[in-house]
Amino acid sequence: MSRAVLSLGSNLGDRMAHLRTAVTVLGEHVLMASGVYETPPWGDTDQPAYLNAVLLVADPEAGPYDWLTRARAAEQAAERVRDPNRRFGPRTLDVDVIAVWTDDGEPVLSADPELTLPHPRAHLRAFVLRPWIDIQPYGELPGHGWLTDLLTSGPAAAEVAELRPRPDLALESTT
Ligand code: PH2
Ligand code: MG
Ligand code: MG
Repeated sequence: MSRAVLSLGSNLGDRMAHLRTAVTVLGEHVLMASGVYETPPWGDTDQPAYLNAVLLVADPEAGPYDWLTRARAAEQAAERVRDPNRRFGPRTLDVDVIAVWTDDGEPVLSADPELTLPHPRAHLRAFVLRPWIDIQPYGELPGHGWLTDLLTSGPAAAEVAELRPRPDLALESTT
């Protein structure tokens, strides 16, 4: 059994449709979907605004790499094209594995460059932490502490005010 937090982002084409594609591909494994946020581009700022959201997923059979495989399948379903020269550039759909827990609640740690766990930049990104706390108010980012603390005094705290909640847009989980 594993549980995971996945972050979704889109800034090309029909952004909301791409986020919904991720929920459809992940199907019955989606336990909770956060609110949807309009967010200024982070890292590579010369690109359109993103829609971001976070999913809590679980599967009795899945290991950490299964979440990576499913994340990539969702990106493929949204016809993502990767630009090798622009790592943080625009995309139809980005699905990142932020953190994974075993059945007994232990965080999975990994230094594999293919799947680093927890995600090495999650603590810097308000567009990950803010949607996440919607669905896990007592959530913790392994190695970095409570979401509440990260959002009020961590390196991402100053950016939280730049995110715009989009209550007019909602992702339905399938359960
Ligand atoms: N993803 C990136 C780069 N920058 N900015 C925002 N606001 N949201 C994202 O999902 C995002 C980004 C690369 O993964
Ligand atoms: Mg990403
Ligand atoms: Mg990614």
